[in-house]
Amino acid sequence: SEGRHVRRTAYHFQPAKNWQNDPNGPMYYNGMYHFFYQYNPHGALWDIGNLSWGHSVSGDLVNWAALDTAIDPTAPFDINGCWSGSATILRGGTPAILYTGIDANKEQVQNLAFPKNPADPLLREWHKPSYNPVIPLPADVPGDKFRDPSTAWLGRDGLWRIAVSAEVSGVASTLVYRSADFVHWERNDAPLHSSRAAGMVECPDLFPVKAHGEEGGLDTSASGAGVSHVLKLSVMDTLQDYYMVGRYDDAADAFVPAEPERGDDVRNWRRFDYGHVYAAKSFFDARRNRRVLWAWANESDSQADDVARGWSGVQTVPRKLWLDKDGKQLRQWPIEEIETLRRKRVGLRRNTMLSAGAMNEIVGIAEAQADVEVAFRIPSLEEAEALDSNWLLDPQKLCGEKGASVPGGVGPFGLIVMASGDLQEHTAVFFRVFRHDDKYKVLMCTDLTRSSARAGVYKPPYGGFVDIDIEERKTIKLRTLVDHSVVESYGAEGRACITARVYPEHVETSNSHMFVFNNGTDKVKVTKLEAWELAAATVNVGDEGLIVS
Ligand code: DQQ
Repeated sequence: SEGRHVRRTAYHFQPAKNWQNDPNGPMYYNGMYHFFYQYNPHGALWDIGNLSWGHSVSGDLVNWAALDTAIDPTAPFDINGCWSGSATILRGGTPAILYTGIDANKEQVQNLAFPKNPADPLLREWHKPSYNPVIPLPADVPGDKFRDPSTAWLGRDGLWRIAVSAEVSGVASTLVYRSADFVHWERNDAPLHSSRAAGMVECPDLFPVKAHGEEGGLDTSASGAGVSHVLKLSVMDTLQDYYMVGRYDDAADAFVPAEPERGDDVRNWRRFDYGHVYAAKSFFDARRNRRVLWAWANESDSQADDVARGWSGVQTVPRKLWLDKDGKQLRQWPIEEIETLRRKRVGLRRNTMLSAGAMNEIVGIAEAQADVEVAFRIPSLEEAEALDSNWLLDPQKLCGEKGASVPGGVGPFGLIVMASGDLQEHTAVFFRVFRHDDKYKVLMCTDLTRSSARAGVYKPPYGGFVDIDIEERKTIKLRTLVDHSVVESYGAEGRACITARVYPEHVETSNSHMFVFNNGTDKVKVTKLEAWELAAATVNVGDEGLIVS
């Protein structure tokens, strides 16, 4: 039949078909949101030489119209692939794109592209000047390790800066280049960051955030009092994104970390998402005065499945991003426009007490496209399990050892989603509170063990510690977005996120069920629960997605 594929998402960004990976060059320009992405126009798999920049536009970051590819491998400086990069709004107000080209020698170089017609509201066509590359491969960098220019920011000296990933003499480095005219670039002697330990890093992003826990965003060039910076890097070795908050000094082009005890090895920095996302990129949304983050969530089934479906890869929902009052951790929340998709709403009786073994079904909405917000109150921490210090370093493994079906003291409690009628298939998102040295540690996990009955699906444990004082708060919230093959969760008001891909089999023939549950001996109270069925957004299916407002 012509129906939609059961794995296809209804409101996460996907091209109509084929492969997508990294978010590229997101920007707000002239009343319109633009989103570009790594795209293989010829098939459902990543193909080293065949990457183009897919391009979609939106009035609301929810509904998208697909345009033709913006940048394709056609010139000597990118003939073997147009890889990741970023957009910058220049001083005159027009945008520019910097991206990595794989040139005729199969070497990575940095190229510039401009809109052919800046007055075209859709910026359909992009021009690649023949003077490219603007940054050739440096002599001390291998040809396959020089890529992913960031959005540029202006220093107080009036010069533009960008960050570019490179391996320099075997050391993973985030290089800074400076330019007066955006065309001629000069490399700083000192990198912004380097690490011998982490292997190649990719997709650097350096951006300012308000220092005092305010949610409003800042233009990428903002600096001065009340401004902190975030350095985000993607580590090839673990295929994870990490970040560090710090102070960026534009005179020295240096980044001073707020948590130096985490060291240079990026793998010990904080994470945006403990699940299956990579290559995140943020932009400043001048329309709504916020910083918005995008990230790629790859498939977790087989390449044969991708080919059979004809597509692979989704983006997380765009997330508003800001710095917590603690000055160290970022908070993330789905952009509020997602709520325009909320339709039928159901709840649970206020103050429902969940005793050990409780499973209360949330009935009345079609569960495959849902948005659930739940608040749990923990009346007593008495029974919290003791936590050995060794576990502090490996929360993911701890989630694996103590999954949702392993009874505990305080928790596991949380949500069960995408469950078959017989519960043989289900995905659990939960919290578990431990006692450690007279303090309490909250673990958040997504347990995929039973998410699909199928063989050959990648189902690792996902999780991290939630950086809150549960003894003082006594309440912890969870919001989970379910979208067919995506379970995207936000714990403790955006302090910990876990995005997972799921492939339940039962959806081929029956509906899914959703529950709140408690599998700990201590009671947990649901003080609030609201669940909405979400309408499908118009994503890349034609021009109807275009809402210009
Ligand atoms: N993906 C791009 C590269 C980048 C990597 C190629 C990260 O530019 O380093 O598709 O996923």
